[in-house]
Amino acid sequence: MSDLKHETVEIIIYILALIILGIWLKDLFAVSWQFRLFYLPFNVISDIIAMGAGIYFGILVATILKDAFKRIQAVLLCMVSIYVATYYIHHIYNNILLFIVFFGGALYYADKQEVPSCRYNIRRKSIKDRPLAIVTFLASFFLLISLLNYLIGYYYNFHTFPNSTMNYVLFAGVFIAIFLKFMNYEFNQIQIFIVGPPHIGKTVFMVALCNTANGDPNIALRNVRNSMTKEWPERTREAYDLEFNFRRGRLFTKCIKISTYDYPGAYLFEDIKDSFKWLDEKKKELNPYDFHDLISKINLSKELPTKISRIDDTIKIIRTIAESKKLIFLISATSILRQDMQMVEGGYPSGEFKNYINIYEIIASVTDKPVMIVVTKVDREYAYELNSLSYIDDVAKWILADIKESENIFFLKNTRLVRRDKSFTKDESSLIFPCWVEGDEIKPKLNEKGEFVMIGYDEFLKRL
Ligand SMILES: Nc1nc2c(ncn2[C@@H]2O[C@H](COP(=O)(O)OP(=O)(O)OP(=O)(O)O)[C@@H](O)[C@H]2O)c(=O)[nH]1
Ligand SMILES: [Mg+2]
Repeated sequence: MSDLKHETVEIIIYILALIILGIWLKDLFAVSWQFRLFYLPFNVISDIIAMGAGIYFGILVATILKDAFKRIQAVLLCMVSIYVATYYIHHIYNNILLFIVFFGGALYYADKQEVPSCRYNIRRKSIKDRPLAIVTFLASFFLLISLLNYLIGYYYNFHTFPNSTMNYVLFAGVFIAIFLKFMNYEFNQIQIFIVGPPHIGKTVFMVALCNTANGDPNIALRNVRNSMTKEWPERTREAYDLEFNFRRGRLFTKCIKISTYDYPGAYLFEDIKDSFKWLDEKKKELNPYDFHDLISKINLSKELPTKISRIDDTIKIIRTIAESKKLIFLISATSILRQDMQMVEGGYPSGEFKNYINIYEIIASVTDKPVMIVVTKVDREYAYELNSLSYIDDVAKWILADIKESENIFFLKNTRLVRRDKSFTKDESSLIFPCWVEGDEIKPKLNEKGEFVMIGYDEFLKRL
């Protein structure tokens, strides 16, 4: 299940739970306060309830107004809470001034707090410092007091506990758990690793992804991106982290960080190849459960063979691959379509392409990670078609079909390891083909921010 589907299921469960709890809570409150165990005067109880309700709804309303990440959740909770609060409406009504003052105060307080954001490098406040923590505390406290009042009052009057005690305790637990979940600001990190030889478009790929997602990049990525308004990036000279944060989902928004460790493509044919050949041997020797298990059994900084020159980078690359959700295998449209350049008799690829496939096979077999194939530089092969940019979607479909019929892709599909990526064998959208429409070579199409238009990246982000 993709992350997005997973989130949808989670949200549906969440909504159902809130509805059931709302109904049940109203029942509990109805029976609970038949017992006046705490012997508080009626008007004091009214005061406390009006104040609590004021603070509670004030913060919820501020959340709805300000917090894009929790807006829909707050609306739902507000609806359930209003339903439950109708049971207490007379307390609020009798103390409407008190309610208004506390509502206004809480709204003002919560409005002054920093807006949660998806910006890169923002110091995140701990969850318990957020106004929503007060909502959670109030609701949980009120629930526990009501439950306690009911159980003790019942016992006091009938010298036994009610039959439904266990259910009530269980439900209270579930309720508090849901509230904690509600409060939690989710922030996911998706690590990817881009496998690609020099000049294939690894760095361009990350920039384009960031632009498409409207992401907030780290400094390294920002620098490359800024340089790209005029020209292509320089070749990558040393390895560094490229990361960006972006918001995913319109209703139930989440903040996601995409990160990769970008390296000069030459590493692929040197250190990465050597270290994975070595890891392959280790795998046979140590029989690990998975890749994480394998690298935890090895002291990389001591044991990596000495012929690997950039030990620190290599270790970081191995770790990045271990943490990655997917390996992104870049391949250029040219090497797919110009079969005469790449294939020898018998339909087996030759030269650089063959070399690349070999390395890719080693990495994929040692790590057992899902693989996504991305075809780059599509515009070079399809400059003419892409010139009719008004029909970009049609052109995209057409190119996709063309690429999928090519012999090299046929070869790739039948490669033992690529077949493992199920999405690849499913048709239609299984190939992603980012494309960069360059300067005057073909008509550049700019988006509203003045960035070049690229195709395929939206689809890629959805499937990540
Ligand atoms: N026409 C076209 N050219 C592209 C595209 N992507 C990359 N290029 C070209 O390929 C060159 C290399 O792209 P990079 O992203 O720097 O490649 P890389 O894989 O990071 O290369 P190294 O850092 O040297 O390993 C760019 O300078 C562009 O000239 C594309 O989608 N279309
Ligand atoms: Mg690069």
